[in-house]
Amino acid sequence: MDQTRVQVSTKTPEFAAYYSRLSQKNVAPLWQVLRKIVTTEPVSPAQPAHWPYQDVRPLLLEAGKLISAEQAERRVLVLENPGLKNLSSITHSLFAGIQLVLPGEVAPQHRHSQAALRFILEGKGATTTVNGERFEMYSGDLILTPSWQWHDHQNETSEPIVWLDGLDIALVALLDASFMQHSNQKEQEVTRPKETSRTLYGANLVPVDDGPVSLNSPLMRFPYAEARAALERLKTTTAWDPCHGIRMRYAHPRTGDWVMPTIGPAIQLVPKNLTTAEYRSTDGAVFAVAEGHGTAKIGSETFSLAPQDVFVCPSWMWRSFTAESDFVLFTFSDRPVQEKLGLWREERGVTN
Ligand code: GTQ
Repeated sequence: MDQTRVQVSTKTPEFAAYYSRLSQKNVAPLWQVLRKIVTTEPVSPAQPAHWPYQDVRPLLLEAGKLISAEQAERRVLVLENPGLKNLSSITHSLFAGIQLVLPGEVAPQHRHSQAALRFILEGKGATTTVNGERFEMYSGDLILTPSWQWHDHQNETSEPIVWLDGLDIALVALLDASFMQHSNQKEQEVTRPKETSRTLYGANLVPVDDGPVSLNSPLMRFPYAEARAALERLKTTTAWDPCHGIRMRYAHPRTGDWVMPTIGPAIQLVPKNLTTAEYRSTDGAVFAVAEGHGTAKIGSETFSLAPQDVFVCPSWMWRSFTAESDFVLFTFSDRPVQEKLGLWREERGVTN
């Protein structure tokens, strides 16, 4: 194909003059950019990166001395991909940050079209209130804040709460679809009894006359203990995936689909001493270590990982994990979007 393309020298005064006339009319020659904009495979500007919790935690606690949760609105350190500097992005489509709410603080109510998920890194019993229901947060839990739902966070415990935020900020920005609203009421009214959503949807039962299906899971808190117990049973009763170990996604109880339309969370267990086969997929993925120690080889980088560390694997970059102990990774990506658009692909390398 390439050999048959006719080569024309475009570095002539005639072309230069032509291009400059084109530019004045807001048109441009595709042949100058085609290979760059339609690549033979994904070429992500994102880089593999690792944020050890032992580095991030003290910086976050410093922020806790400098600014209150209320002053900041959200006291968050943005995890900036080194290949996407100043874009507030960890992958090309997603935002990740580490949020701190200190004892006695409230992060005031707001809502936005961006969807959020929270994976709790530290703390027990602080709360986030989402659309009238208050959710307690414990290490390893996943809590959803779907698009346009009012949310505020409060810490009535005696210890800091720290979590990993994942939001679809860059994706929403690409689509120019960002809306945000503030409220003059710092905290929303709690209108549903504690655990209402789990009582309704957490037992593999759904109300027979439930209303219309939403793209967002009506189950919004996924306790770590339950996910962990499932992984443990799967470890001993099922065949391990050579690329993942055991990997499960969080599911919408009414549709079985991803829990939100734009951000897909999953959790995986790499059993002790397993080195996974190389794997890549088109969804750049953010990972947080829930439990255990191990290493991640991503492209040409190798990260040595401890609990609460966060790292990112860009789109279409080969990755493999080695578990020094049973190694549990929480992860999220834009895979639900790519699947719906017919764009998602994966490739499996050779088994070690
Ligand atoms: O908790 O609502 O990390 O609005 C970034 C934007 C968290 C939040 C972030 C947000 C939030």
